[in-house]
Amino acid sequence: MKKVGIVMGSDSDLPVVEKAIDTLKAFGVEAEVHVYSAHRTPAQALAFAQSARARGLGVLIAAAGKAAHLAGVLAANTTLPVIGLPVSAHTLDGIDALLSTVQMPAGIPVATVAIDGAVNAALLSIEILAVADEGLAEKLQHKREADTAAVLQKNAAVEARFNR
Ligand code: RP5
Repeated sequence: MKKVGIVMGSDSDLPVVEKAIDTLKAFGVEAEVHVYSAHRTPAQALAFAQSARARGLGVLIAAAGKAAHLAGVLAANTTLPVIGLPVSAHTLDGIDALLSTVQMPAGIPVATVAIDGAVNAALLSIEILAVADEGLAEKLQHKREADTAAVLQKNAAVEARFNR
C-alpha cells in the first residue's frame, strides 16, 4: 500500500497534526512525518515534494498556519494529490491559513479541509488510497457504519428524554 506523506510547517502544528497521524494508524496506513516550511526551509520542502512519488508516497497532507503556502508549494512540485490542512494560530483563528491554502490558481490543485480538520485530512487521504485498495475501502465503509450507529444512539437518548 502507498504511504501518506505528512508535512507541517512547524512543530507547533503537531497538536493538530497528531489527530491525522492517529487516524491513519487506526486504518493501518503508514505515514512519513516531517517538519518542512515553505518559508523557513524551502529547499527541504522542495526536495521532499520532488522525491515524494518515487519514495512510494501516494498522497500528501500539508499542515500550516498563518501565511500558509506549504500546501501550494508542495502541489506545485508534485503531481501527487495534496491535501491542505489550515492550522489555527493565535491572531486570526486560522482564517489566514484557510485562505492562503484554499485559494489556489487553476492548474495547481490543493484539496483543502477545514481549519484544524486533521481527522478529515487523514480520512480524505485514505479515501484517495482506497480507490485502488478494496481492503481499505471496506475499512472506510465499516467506520461510516459505526459512526452512523453512534449518532443514532445519541438520537435515541435525546428522543427518549424529550419526546414523551
Ligand atoms: C507556519 O507558521 C507554521 O505552519 C505554523 O503554523 C506557524 C507558526 O510557526 P511557529 O512560529 O510556531 O514555528 O509556518
